[in-house]
Parts: sequence; C-alpha cells; structure tokens
Amino acid sequence: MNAVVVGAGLTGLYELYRLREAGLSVQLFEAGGGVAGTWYWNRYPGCCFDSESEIYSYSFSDELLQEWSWKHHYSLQPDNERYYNYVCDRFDLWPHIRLNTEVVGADWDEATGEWTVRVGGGEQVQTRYLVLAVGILSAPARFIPAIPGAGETGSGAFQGEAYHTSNWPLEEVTVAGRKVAVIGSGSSGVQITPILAAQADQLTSFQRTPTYCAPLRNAPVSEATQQEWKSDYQGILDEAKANPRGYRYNPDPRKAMEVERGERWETYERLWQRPGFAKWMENFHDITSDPAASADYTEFVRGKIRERISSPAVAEKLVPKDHPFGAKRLPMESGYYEAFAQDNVALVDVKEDPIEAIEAGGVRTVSGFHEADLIVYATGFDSVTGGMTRIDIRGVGGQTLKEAWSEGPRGYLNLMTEGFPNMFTAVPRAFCNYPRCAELVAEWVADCIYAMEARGARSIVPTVEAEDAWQARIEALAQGLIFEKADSWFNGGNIPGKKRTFMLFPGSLPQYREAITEAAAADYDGFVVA
Ligand code: NA7
Repeated sequence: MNAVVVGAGLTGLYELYRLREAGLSVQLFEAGGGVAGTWYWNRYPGCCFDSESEIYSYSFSDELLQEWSWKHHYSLQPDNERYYNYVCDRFDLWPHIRLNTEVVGADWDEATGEWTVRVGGGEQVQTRYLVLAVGILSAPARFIPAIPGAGETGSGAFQGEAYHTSNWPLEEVTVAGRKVAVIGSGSSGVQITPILAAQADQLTSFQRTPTYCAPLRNAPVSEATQQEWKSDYQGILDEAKANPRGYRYNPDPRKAMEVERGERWETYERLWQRPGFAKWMENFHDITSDPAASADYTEFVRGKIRERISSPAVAEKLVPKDHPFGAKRLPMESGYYEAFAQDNVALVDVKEDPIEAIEAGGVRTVSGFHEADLIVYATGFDSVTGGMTRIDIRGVGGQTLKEAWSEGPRGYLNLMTEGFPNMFTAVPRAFCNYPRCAELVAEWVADCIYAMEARGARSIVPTVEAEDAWQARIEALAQGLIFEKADSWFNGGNIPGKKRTFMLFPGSLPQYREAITEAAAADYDGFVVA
C-alpha cells in the first residue's frame, strides 16, 4: 500500500482523490458509519455552516461546482452530509473507503521504512505513508467534563439518554414532552438550544462562561444567486483563497477610534444586520487589536445581547464580562437569546451554582436538583492534538506521538513531526475558513508523496532545527493576539491540564500557503529525505 488516509472528512476525501488520481494505491479508514467527518458526527438539530456555503465548496472540480447546488447560505448538516456522499459517488471514491473501521495504532518500522497500521479488530496494514486527516475538532476526541456521574448514554450515572453533540445518534431523538439539560454554551450549545427549546417540555441550559453570539441570518439560496455563483465559481473561490482568512470579507482599513462615534456605531449597526461573520471580519481592522476599539465594540455587542432578552437578570447572566469580543470563536445563532424568554427555558450559571454531580434522574447543582430525561453535552473537544494523540502512534525508537506532543503539538509547517517519518498531520490549521486550508494541505501532502515516489525516496522527516524555527515563528505571530484573553479550544485552555499554546497558525492563509509552498519548492528544505 502506498498510503493510508485516516478520516473521511473534507481533507481525507480530497487527499484520497488526489492520491488515487496519481495512480497510487490508497486506503482510507473511517471510524464512523458514513463519510463527511464533522458533518457526519455533528448531526444534532440546528447544526449548520457558519461560513458561507459557496466558499465551503471544494474548488478542485468545475463539474462538481456546477452540479451541486447549496440550498442555504449557511448549509444545514443533512445537506452537508449529502454533499460529501455525492463527492464519493461522483469521483468513485467508495472502493477505497472502509467505514466503521477505527485506526487504533501505527508503528514505524525503521528497517522497511513503512508504517504498520493497526485497525480495530486486529487487522494490520503496511503502508509507506500515513496521512492523519482527522480534523481539528475530531469527534473521537470529544470532551466530556469530569463531573461525577457524567457520561454518554449507558456510561454514566444518568438513567436517561445522554449525548455529546458530536456523537449524536442516527435515529431521531425524542425531545417533545421531555426535560432536557444542555451543558455548554459554545457554538454547538448555542445552535441546538433554540431548536430543542421549541419542542421540549422543559430545557435547562447550564452555562459556565457566556460567549458573544451574533445572529447568523440564514436564508435559502435563490435561483438567481445560484446562477450568479455558478457563472464565476472559480472567481469566488480564488477571492477566498487570496483573502487573509479564506473568506470574502475585507476589514475596514480605518482605525475604529479615529472615526467619529456616531458614524462608528452606525457602521457597527450596519454590519450587525448582515449575515455571517461580517460583523467581525468586515469591521474596522483594529477592532480586536486596539484596546480602546475592542472595549468600544465589545460594549456595542453587549448592548445587542441585552436588547434581545426581556429579563434584565437573565440578560446579565448571558452577557460576557470576563473577556472581550473576539477572544473566542464567535458562535453564530438563530433565535438563541429569544429562547430564554420562553416559560419552559431556564438558565443556570454554573459559576454561581456549580454542578456537583450527574445523577440517575438529572443534574445536581449546589443549590438544588434539575430533573432531566435527556442530557446534551455541548462541551467541546480536545482540539487539534486530541484526534491524533488518542491513536497509539509509535515513531522512531518507539516514541509515541502523545509523548512527543506532551508540551503541545510540535512539527514543521504543522504538517510533519520529527521522529515520525512519512507521517503527515494533515489537520488544516491556518486560522481561516476551513476548506480553503484543507485543500491546500491535501495538495501539499499529495505533491510531497508524488515527489518522494518519483525520486525513489524511502522516507521524509523534518529536522529538529526546522521544527524549532517554525515553533518560534508561531509563538512570535501569536504574541499579543486577543485569543490569549480567554480559555478556548484555540489555545487548549478548554481542557483541564492541557498545555496552553496557540493551536493554529496565527498568520494569514496566504502566509501559510507561502511558507509550505516555499519549503516544497526549495527541494523540501527543512526535511531529511533518505
Ligand atoms: P466549545 O466552543 O469548546 O464550547 C464548549 C462549551 O462547553 C463551553 O461553553 C464551555 O464553557 C462548556 N464547558 C466545558 N466544560 C464544562 C463544564 N465542566 N461545565 C460546564 N460547561 C462546560 O465547543 P463547541 O462544540 O460549542 O464548538 C466548537 C467549535 O465547533 C466552534 O468553535 C466552531 O468552530 C464549531 P467554558 O467556555 O469553557 O467556560
């Protein structure tokens, strides 16, 4: 086998396509029962894109761009899952995909220059290259807090149904007439809450840290817009590829505080009315970097939250106070704040009233007991590293990836790690609209494999020096960024005991593209090719 790809999400499927097109023998293993990665696992009600659908499209095939029509501007999970299935049908990828097959480990054999990949059930596969395309927020690395009695259905103290949002069942979950507890209020909790609140008998939201949420303003795509996209799809995607963040938003070049207050707040208001991330990414360019501008816009957003909540006491609980706007990824919502005006919805601030235990019949907090038939853990992920370190990967000398990354993810270009030859950490990490980095990474990996095969190389691995220089570059770029002001999956601060370090490449998408392209063009500078 030339290559094993782990994960049938958007990176893994494209990787498979590229390697198969080059005539290599390639096998993709996927733990889930279907393809689509994130859009397979996160099938909870309300799950959708928060990037615009047209720029979430694969760009590699003009035919695909013409054939597929997104139904919503922020496409809904069932359609997203259909899209990746369509891609597998369209490009005949199925013969290379094994579903329900978890990769549990991989061992590097120095003598043969190959990986032995271990899959669940005891089977072993030899491969020259190992491509970990497991995603930055990998479902198997979902996080359930260590609250006594906590766990998914059947595994904790709770006698009812309990699901993590990224491990939502294929079967419909009954919500009507039930008492529901939602723990967590990041993007997933914010998306699922209003949908469940509309059906449940009672919904209690257990919130630890409120986040700044902004209206998504989703809508169906009209026929005219569909045609407009299709008349210049590559032009749209080229624009996103050239953009610092992989979107089609461009920041206002003016400094916020140099604009007179009336005009400044009118600008905020105009952006707030727009769909998607415009209120963040089309804003004044210094809105999160200049302290006065950050404080000003944060106050505007707090006001937008307050005006949607009728009870001032509830509003004060939902308004973030301990971090500025932009310090965490911005959850996009549809009716989240309005849900708290419903009689059947309650909010528990767990900083004020901590959860003591999950018990057979519900959630016990210090001040009382909250009965539940259904518990939803919207509690996030051991991001970036978790999806890879949970696999028992053993490189040169038997060193595990988990040990190598105990102080945070190490590697060169975020793509390969010293001590783990021929292993690609194909987990897109530019801080941008995900597919735009995913395609870039999949192409880089495929090109590297073709180059190594063409020269008859046995192995490629980065040098320690290249890794150190890359790490220093990441740390320098991350210095002073607003993300330091909150704990989140961006910096590992969401997982107790995880080393706090910026998990993504903090520069722009074009800077990342330039760095990885240059290293390849310079005959794989920074790598040892043997
Ligand atoms: P997030 O954004 O990591 O949110 C997880 C939420 O779970 C967040 O509100 C956490 O509160 C909460 N949490 C975590 N541990 C606990 C405990 N022990 N008690 C109560 N609440 C807890 O994950 P999502 O799935 O929502 O979103 C991930 C990404 O997916 C998102 O950024 C988009 O890119 C799509 P905290 O803030 O840590 O106090």
